[in-house]
Amino acid sequence: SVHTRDQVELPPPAIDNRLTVHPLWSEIDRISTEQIQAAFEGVGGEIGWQLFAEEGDMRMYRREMEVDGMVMDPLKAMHKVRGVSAREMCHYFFNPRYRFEWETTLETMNIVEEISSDAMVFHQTFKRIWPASQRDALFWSHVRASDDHTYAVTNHSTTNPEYPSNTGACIRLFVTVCLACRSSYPAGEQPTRDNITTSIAYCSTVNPGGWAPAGVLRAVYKREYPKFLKRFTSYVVEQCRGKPLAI
Ligand code: 16C
Repeated sequence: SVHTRDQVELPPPAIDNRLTVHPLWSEIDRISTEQIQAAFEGVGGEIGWQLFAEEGDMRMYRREMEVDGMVMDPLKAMHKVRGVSAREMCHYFFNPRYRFEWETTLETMNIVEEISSDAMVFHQTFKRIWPASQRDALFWSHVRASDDHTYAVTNHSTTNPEYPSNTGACIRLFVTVCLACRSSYPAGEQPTRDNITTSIAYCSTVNPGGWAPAGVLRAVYKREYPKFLKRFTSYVVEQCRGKPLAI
């Protein structure tokens, strides 16, 4: 088949060999597996998850959690998007080329290491939330196919002596994020833009890494997470319009 530039860069259907020989591989594999499994576990009936945002097919839940007075509320969001595939969703989330087009909390983004076609290390600085200090993060990002028509991106904090924490103006935060997507279409039909639906589970836990006022922080994420998920999903729908479905 003819590969356009864009198709070649889509998340690969199997793990890239270059990743499996990298020193981070065992950690990346273990955490991704755990995160993907947890992402697809429902919130229904489980104690502690409280719904805090709902719009159309999107639902967002959180669990209030504080460690040493720092807010670390785990977040779990579900959404359904028509007309795009799980693979396309993950392509736009993983590939740094598109990041500034949908991510509104960023000040800077640097690629620290390109491990393979399906794994990278990023350093990002975020917009400052008054009155807290500015934050930065250093994390690996890995995209993989997990099941039939299922793709996921996992981001998790890491360290690198060339990017020491808490040396400049920024406080290092710690993040674990998983965007897990599963596509479905009517049995017996071929998948098309008109019949495909992708279910999304987005999980995030952010440890602010140092003091930040709890009230301000909770107000920020109540506003920013729904904004992110709506903006990101409509961005992907927009980007895919008129392009052949990549499944
Ligand atoms: O998953 C998302 N983005 C990925 C690609 O960038 C990646 C990023 C993860 C970092 C998430 C931490 C964001 C902290 C932002 C702090 C500054 C926000 C300023 C906004 C005000 C204009 O996985 C999408 C991430 C969507 C983030 C929503 C915001 C979450 C706020 C949580 C509070 C963090 C504590 C900050 C301490 C001051």
